[in-house]
Amino acid sequence: MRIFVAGIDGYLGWSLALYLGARGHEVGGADNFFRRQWVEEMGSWSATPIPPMQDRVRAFKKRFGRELPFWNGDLREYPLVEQMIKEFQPDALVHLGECPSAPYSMVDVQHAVFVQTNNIVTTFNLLFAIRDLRPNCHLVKLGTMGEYGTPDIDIPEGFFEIEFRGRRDTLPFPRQAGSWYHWSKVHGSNNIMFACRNWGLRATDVMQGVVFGTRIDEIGDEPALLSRFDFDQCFGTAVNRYCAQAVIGHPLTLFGKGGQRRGFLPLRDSMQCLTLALENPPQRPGEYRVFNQFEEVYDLISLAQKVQKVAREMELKVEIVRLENPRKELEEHYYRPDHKHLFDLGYKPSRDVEAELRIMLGDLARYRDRIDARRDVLIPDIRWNGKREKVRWLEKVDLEDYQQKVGLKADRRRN
Ligand code: USQ
Repeated sequence: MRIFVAGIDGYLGWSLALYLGARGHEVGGADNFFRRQWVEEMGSWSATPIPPMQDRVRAFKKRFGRELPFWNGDLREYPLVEQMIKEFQPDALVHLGECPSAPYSMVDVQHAVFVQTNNIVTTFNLLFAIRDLRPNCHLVKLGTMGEYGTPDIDIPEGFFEIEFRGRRDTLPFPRQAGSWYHWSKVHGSNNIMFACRNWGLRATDVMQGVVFGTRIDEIGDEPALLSRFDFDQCFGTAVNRYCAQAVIGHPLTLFGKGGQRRGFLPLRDSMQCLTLALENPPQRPGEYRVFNQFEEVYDLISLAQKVQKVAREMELKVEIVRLENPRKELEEHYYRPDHKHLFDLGYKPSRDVEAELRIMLGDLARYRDRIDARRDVLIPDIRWNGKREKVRWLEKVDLEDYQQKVGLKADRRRN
């Protein structure tokens, strides 16, 4: 297939290019290097040193023996989007060209407006260009599990059947996002759903959980193929931050009670799932599918505990601290989302979180100095109430009696 990756220089985009390249697909992509700039704005950098795009493209060609057509530009510019689609003629387009950070969107009005306009306008431009230039092209759009929030009932995949005043219908499941970023994804989902219904486009909206990992096998030992890896408060996700903290002996930062539950998945599972969606496109014009994409639901304490255990086995001294939570979110709650569609397509979860953590800690140990040089970015100061002030350290956590101590009652039922 001819697959275009919008946002090909990012954490998911670059790995996806390699994963698809290894499977023999023709891959092209676009980026304007916003991610590199945002992380710099946070005073940070990727723990893994990533080379400029020209070097990445050259290394891709050397590995797979094929060109990687690349467009350097901003997807908010419609003429560029038209040009890319005319020239590349994709069978499928994966939209990863959005700002993925909840805290970044909560900084102030400028950041909120930037994240929402960037994410909504880029999606619009891709939808219109697909309609006019390549109407059979399958759009795979990266949404987020965070669109649903944490309701006190089970979460279906996109739609649910409801009975109201004696009548039944199948409707979109209510969205209760928890940041301006997560709301930008809700708005994108609504626009795509309408574009499919109105113009007969085909799309898969991927509600992805929190991704962790330093690598996929396709990277091998080639430094120019390395994935980026962020650990700052905006672009580092929870488990990635824990691992970066562990290798420099910084305590693992648990926000609030730590009973928050989310769907998590390793980077390699994310690649497998996106590829399953791409290789099994919607069959009929107008079809809009929603996939919940995660390996398993975990709470943040259990994950911190796993990182601590694996780190100790590797003779790294690791403690866990509870920090004041800079976010407004439930810290103990029911959480039971479905994730059946991808399993039906053949998703084989890696399941071994500890093995993945061992790989991550091993990889990151090589870049210990780079993480240590930016250790200031590990404690967050972006708060959901709009203030910018480092959070307070509450207490060191002894996990043996921790759950009892803070009185966590979270429902631990699994799917
Ligand atoms: N958290 C900590 N300690 C940390 C960092 C985070 O306790 O050092 C907590 C947060 O308070 C939150 C949870 O971990 O309860 C997840 O936070 P996160 O920063 O790992 O993830 P989140 O902000 O939810 O966003 C990430 C990606 C986003 C994606 C989303 C999927 O950045 O692009 O959409 O995960 S989901 O969480 O399922 O919505």
